[in-house]
Amino acid sequence: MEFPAELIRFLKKADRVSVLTGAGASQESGLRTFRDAQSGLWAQYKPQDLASPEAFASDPKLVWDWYAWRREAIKGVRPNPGHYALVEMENRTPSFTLITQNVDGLHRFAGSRNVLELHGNILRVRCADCGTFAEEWGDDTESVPRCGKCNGLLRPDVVWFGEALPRAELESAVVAARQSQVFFSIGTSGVVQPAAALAHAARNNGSVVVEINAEPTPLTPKADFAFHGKSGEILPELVKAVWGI
Ligand code: BV8
Ligand code: ZN
Repeated sequence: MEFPAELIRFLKKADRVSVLTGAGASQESGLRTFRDAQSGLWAQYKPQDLASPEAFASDPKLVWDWYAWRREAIKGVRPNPGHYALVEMENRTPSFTLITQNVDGLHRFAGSRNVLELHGNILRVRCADCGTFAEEWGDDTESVPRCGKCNGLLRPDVVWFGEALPRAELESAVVAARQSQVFFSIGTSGVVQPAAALAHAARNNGSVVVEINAEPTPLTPKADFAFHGKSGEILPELVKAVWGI
């Protein structure tokens, strides 16, 4: 793949680079994106209808089982070349921030260090009432496991629709987007707020905006560079073109 000399020059001399990733960055690891149809018994549900406090309140077992199924799916997957290319980019950029909407933990698993998980992490489980994290829980298939401290229901430590994002991570992400000289939007449809606003915050502060996504998104017309294809293929080629690795 050919990359514009201007982009290569920007990246070679950039001190501050920020990246936002979405489910597309994990797709080549074998994880479905949020917009993909669910498989098997989950086919009849839309993720938005399960990833919410209302869904958990009305049927905690259904929501708990959906996340248990997703946790199992994640145990079987590994980072893809796109995750590793982002580690290489971080190693060669003085100030690098990886902001992710993904809850699969694959960026850290690949070796990324400065990672902001805007939507939490599905492998962490906490009490819905007192917030205590649970390291292990009963595997009783009849009911949702309960907190060892207050007997509240356990839930995944992710941000559901309608829930506020973790303040510290969001504030750091906004600062990183605004201060970046180059801002990447990778594998995200740019629909979910407030994550989708980060690219515009970067652009409004003069960042060069680069989109890498399988298909055009609402950001595409506003990006300085847009590459449509698989991030697991494009990112390693971009890192090679800039740093020769
Ligand atoms: C909040 C964790 C307020 C859970 C997730 C109306 C208008 C605007 C906004 C709203 C609205 N109504 C409600 C809202 C707010 C809402 C929102 O944005 N809704 C959307 C649907 C319109 N946002 C919220 O509710 C947020 N909270 O606003 O709170 C508040 C404030 C204070 C106090 C109280 C409340 C919370 C949002 C977080 C929700 N949680 N995940 C879980 O995972 O179960 S979001 C979920 O969607 C995932 O995190 C996912 O990452 C994210 C976004 O989706 P994408 O990552 O973009 O994935 P998607 O499938 O969409 O796209 C993948 C892209 O990759 C595609 O374009 C595809 O082409 C591409 N692709 C595929 N394969 C590849 C690829 N690209 C490259 N290579 C490939 N191989
Ligand atoms: Zn508790």
